[in-house]
Amino acid sequence: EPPSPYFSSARSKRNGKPVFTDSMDYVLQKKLRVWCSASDEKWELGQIQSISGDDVEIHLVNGEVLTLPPERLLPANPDILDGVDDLIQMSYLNEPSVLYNLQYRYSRDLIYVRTIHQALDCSWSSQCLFICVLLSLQTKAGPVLIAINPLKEVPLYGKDFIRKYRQKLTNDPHVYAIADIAFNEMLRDGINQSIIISGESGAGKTETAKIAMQYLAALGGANGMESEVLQTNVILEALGNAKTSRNDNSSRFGKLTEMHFSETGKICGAKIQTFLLVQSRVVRRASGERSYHIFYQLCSGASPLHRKKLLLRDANYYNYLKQSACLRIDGVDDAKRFSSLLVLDIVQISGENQMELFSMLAVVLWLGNISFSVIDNESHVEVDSNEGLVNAAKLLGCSVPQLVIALSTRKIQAGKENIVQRLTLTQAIDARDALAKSIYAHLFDWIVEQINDSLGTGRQRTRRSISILDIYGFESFNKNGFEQFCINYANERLQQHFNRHLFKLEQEEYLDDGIDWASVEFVDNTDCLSLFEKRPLGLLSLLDEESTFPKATDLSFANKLKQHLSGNPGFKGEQDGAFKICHYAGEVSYDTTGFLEKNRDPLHSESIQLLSSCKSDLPKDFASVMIADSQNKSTLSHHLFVDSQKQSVVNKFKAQLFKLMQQLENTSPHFIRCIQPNNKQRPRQFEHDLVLHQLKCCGVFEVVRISRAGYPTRMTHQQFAERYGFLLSHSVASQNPLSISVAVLQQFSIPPEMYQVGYTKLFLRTGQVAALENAKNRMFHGALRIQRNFRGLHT
Ligand code: AOV
Ligand code: MG
Repeated sequence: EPPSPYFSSARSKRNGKPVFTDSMDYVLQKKLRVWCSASDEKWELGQIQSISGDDVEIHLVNGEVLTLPPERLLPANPDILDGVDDLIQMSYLNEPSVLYNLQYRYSRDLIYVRTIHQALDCSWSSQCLFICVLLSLQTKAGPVLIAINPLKEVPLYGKDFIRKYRQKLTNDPHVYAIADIAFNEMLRDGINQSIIISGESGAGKTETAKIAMQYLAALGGANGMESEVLQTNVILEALGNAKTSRNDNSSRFGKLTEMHFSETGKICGAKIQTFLLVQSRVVRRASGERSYHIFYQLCSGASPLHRKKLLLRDANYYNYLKQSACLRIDGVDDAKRFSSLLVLDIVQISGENQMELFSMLAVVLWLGNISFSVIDNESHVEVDSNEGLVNAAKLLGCSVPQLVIALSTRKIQAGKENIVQRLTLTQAIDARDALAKSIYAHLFDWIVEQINDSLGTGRQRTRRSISILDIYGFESFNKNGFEQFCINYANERLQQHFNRHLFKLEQEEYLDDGIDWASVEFVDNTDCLSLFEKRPLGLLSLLDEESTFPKATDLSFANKLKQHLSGNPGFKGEQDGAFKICHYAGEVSYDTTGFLEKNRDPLHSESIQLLSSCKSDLPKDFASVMIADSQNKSTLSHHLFVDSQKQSVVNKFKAQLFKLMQQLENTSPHFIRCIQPNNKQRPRQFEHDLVLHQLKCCGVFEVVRISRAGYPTRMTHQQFAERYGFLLSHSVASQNPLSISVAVLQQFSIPPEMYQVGYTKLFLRTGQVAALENAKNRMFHGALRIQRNFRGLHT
């Protein structure tokens, strides 16, 4: 077996920095398998044939022969390690080796890989139970699961698989295994757990979240609550997911699903929290993309009775839908999907409420068909009296003139008098779109509230919950706007949480206990986060400040950023109001067009008044929520409906994210990193560069390094001495726990690189405790045998 370079190099330092080089000498000497790069782009597998001077002759797998200098080679793992399910087992952890491993597995539908060997061996005998509990409580980071999106059905799920994982009949990495660990830890330790799923857009987060929920639902199934929880996914995906250029079912909101369990592990309630739904998609988006699924489902699946009541037409009749020239998704039957929305019944949304939901959706669609005509040379408008206007008013439960006033005029206070002013064409279109977006966003929140009411029974604040986090993934398109800005900011926050738990906390513990530890470096994104959050000169603050100036424009905002942030290495001001941010997952260029408007999220007082005077219940509810929101924000102002009082969108979002992070910090985290194998949403295509980029961004190499160099098992000297002290064959001069512990380690010839002695604790590498436990068991059984024999002699 080749030497593992990590155990020895973990502590070697060069210029105070750790060195993690795979030693080539051994490989050259033994003429082993190597990765060769003749060009810079590609690595190929080969076997060393001969070496003369600086020339190494290699036979490639495809029969070709290459002669290269050693610098162009990297050691490859022996073929016995092909496709290992735990990256920590690999002898060499270079990029081509890891990629090869993932691809090897991926091509066999083995889409999951672990990156930390679990410290606990489940096959231990019951005598080890005590130590299992002890150890696991002290093991900080659990395994990190890598999930590569298969982009096709894979035979890895369902009842039989669930049973196998529940009964520990398999050790293959799986989402089920992660969920199982979380579930067990929750019941055993009484600590809330979280499963945090991250990855780029389209990498498989939402599917993975559902797979985890499916497992937990199967374990905790009791009274139908479990299927209710699962069905909420169908509803929220219909309302909150849409086709983008990267994912046909892209989540446009973030979601934390908290599942609560009873003492016996049965689901007793759930709660869903959502984060910033992308609203602009309702009225506008890039061509080739769609608005939210539910619109198309409703248009093609509603019954004739519904159609009549809702005055519905086909999707291509509505401006908001046909505007991006994409009405269908390949392989998706919207009408059929609509019928699956019958689950609205399961989560106890009444028929009446369902009808209200659908009619609000129809209102949004009809609003988009309202048009305006310019009536003077200052471009003031009047509303065209068309079908859109009439139908929207009818469904809202207001009069046509009321709607006309809301969409085409604005009251302005001049001295003591109110003057009514006509809007310009742009203003009127904005007012109409703002109303449509706002109705949709409130509808979404309302549905979430309904669902939570239905799931709430039996939900108490226990310490037995598992929260599953699924947000929109990091995005980088050709053109990126306010939405990507918010989405990528959220991903930075999440990345920070990951770093904190896997790198910072772990390494701090080593340093605190004074052990010799060369820190594993990781890409820290603290700088990027502070570029966003710093006050007063961070991206968010500057955006908020500019949003309060009535005269500000997107360009003046862009200039302001340039003026204040140009010295920041993570920021680059560009031409035409664009700017670049250097994210943990790559550089993204943002176009400031629309930033101010979207951040202000203006809904005029006229529109709020309109909603509150409607005959239907929902618009009235929405209006009261809006009024309450603006009152919460500012009690100083006497004018209820002044736009500037409203909390800005980024401000609200930031607060939501902080709250989320706080919640997650109170849980024991389990991480799943989803990987997108290609950019075409096609199965069986594994693009090396793309995968490598994601592995690097999300710190997979560092995770393996830290766990390999690290000491997953920790025990205080006291605990260790108590457990193993009696194994000592000779007495120790000093009876303090530290001396006993060291004597035990020496007696069992545990190699010095396999442990470290800290001030308070002993830190052990994987596998060492198992060796000691074996010795202990042997001794224990030996003693039993002697005892038995002894008793035998006397009876
Ligand atoms: P995302 O949640 O990470 O993107 P999804 O979970 O929506 O990505 O996955 C995208 C698509 O990949 C799904 O619609 C499935 O077709 C396929 N897929 C993902 N995981 C699996 C799996 N385990 N088995 C089979 N197919 C899968 V975004 O929400 O865009 O960030 O904002
Ligand atoms: Mg998603």
